[in-house]
Amino acid sequence: MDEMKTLQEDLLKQVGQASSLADLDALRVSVLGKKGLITEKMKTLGQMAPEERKAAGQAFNTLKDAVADAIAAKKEALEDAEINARLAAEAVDVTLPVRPETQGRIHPLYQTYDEVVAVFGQMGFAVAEGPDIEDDFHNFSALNMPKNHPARQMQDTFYLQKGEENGEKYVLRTQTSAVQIRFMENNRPPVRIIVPGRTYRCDYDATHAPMFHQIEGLIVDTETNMAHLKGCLAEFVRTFFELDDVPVRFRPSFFPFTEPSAEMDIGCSRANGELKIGNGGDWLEILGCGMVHPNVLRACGIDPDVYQGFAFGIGLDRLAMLKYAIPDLRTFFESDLRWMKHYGFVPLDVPSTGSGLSMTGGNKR
Ligand code: 2NM
Repeated sequence: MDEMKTLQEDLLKQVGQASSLADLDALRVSVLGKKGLITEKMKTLGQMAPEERKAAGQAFNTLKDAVADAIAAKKEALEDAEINARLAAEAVDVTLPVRPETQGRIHPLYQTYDEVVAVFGQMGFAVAEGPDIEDDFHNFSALNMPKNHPARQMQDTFYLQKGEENGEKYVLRTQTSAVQIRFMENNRPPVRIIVPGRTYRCDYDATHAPMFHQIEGLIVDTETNMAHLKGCLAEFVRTFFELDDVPVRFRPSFFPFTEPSAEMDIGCSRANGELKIGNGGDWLEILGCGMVHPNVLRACGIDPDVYQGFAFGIGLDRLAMLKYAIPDLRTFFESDLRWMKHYGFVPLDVPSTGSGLSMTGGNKR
């Protein structure tokens, strides 16, 4: 019977060493299965003498039960270990913060600013900037508005009380053209710039704010002509409004700093009181433009007999109101978070002519 004891010890040891449910099951089959070790031993009982058979039968049964119990216990332990390992591997820390969502929004005005810069940037214009507080020369005289010129009164200028340059009061710039004067003073042609920025006039209603935004463009070169101006601005409105067909027309106008001067209209429709940009039989004024006046080039030290240029000015606020259907300009500056949530843009949707300007497209909101 010592043989039985050693066998039992050996089998229980094997059960203890099984490291997976598959190993354990293989062991079970090899010991207790139809052709298993113990099953085969049971089969030898038939050839034994009756007294011997009784004792051996008991011993085999004890061995069989012991091994079967050990296997069952080991199976339970292995299953527990397996589920604990899975629980540990798939654990979720519910105290971690949720994935951060962008909270801030880009103001529709600055969305428009970025879009206009993207369109002209793609055409090869560089961005130039300058001061909001200007002297009389850059804001008026250099732009062909000498003292007592009637155009100075057209502008509703804010004058600063303190500080004077050559006996002239400083002003809050009435247009960004002052920056173009500064650029031409400091850079030789060819010039190809756009100047986005804040401008100021003493005016306030649903379509005018005392501080508003402009983008002005300027090209100066030896061959620059009115056809370049028309092609450039027609291309701009098509790209900006994200529409294939935007008719344009030019009407004669007057600005002191350009000659000839024009206003550009774009096609639209006003069916059922709803304004829609595109080919619709009606017209909407969108910007002012013209060939730079020889006096302006001269004031910047550029010879108008060698160089000529075109310039244009666009109201950014109005452009934003048009593209994004915002009815009242004053709401732009109220800092109402509900308004920002409605009209604002997701910060990471950066406008580009390649991947799309606004994601929403013109007039699709
Ligand atoms: C406009 C319309 C027409 C303009 C002119 C110049 C400069 F500095 F080159 F003379 N800059 N911008 C211009 C011309 C602006 O705004 C409606």
